[in-house]
Amino acid sequence: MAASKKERTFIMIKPDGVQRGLIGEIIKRFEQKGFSLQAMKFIQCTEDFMKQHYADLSSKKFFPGLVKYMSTGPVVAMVWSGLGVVKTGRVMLGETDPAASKPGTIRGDFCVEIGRNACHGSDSVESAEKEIKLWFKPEEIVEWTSCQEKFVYED
Ligand code: IDP
Ligand code: MG
Repeated sequence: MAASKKERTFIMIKPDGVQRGLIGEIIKRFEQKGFSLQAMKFIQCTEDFMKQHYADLSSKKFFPGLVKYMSTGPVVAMVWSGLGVVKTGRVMLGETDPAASKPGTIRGDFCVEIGRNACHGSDSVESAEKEIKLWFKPEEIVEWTSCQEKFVYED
């Protein structure tokens, strides 16, 4: 795939997704779609770290509960790459509120409440790059070419 077409996004399986045994299912969907995993870590973060991750939402009423909840258990943090992966990744996740998410999406298939929506995905290329920098050191990111690439992409 041409380097100019490549895009990266930050996807995280939240504590409820981990506890509910959805790690494999969520990874499977990105893998089977044809996107490539570039980095992954299983980690429990502090509330302060989650405050940085969700800094843009600091004025929201739900912010204190959100960052507290996100630090109550382990999460799976990942970098996925591919053509249009930021936007398509969001489509695969579904709407923020699971009740508004279509069947076939992760939140639509597995979640009920907004504060337990199983997964996070960057909402723009800019925020993806910011989140990847926050969560991963450059040496933790693996740039590799999947042997599937020539069958997933036209050229
Ligand atoms: P997103 O995860 O779909 O990008 P954001 O608006 O960035 O949604 O909000 C971040 C997270 O905060 C959501 O995934 C959800 O878990 C939580 N959240 C958003 N809005 C509400 C709310 O109104 N009440 C409780 N939690 C919320
Ligand atoms: Mg968001």
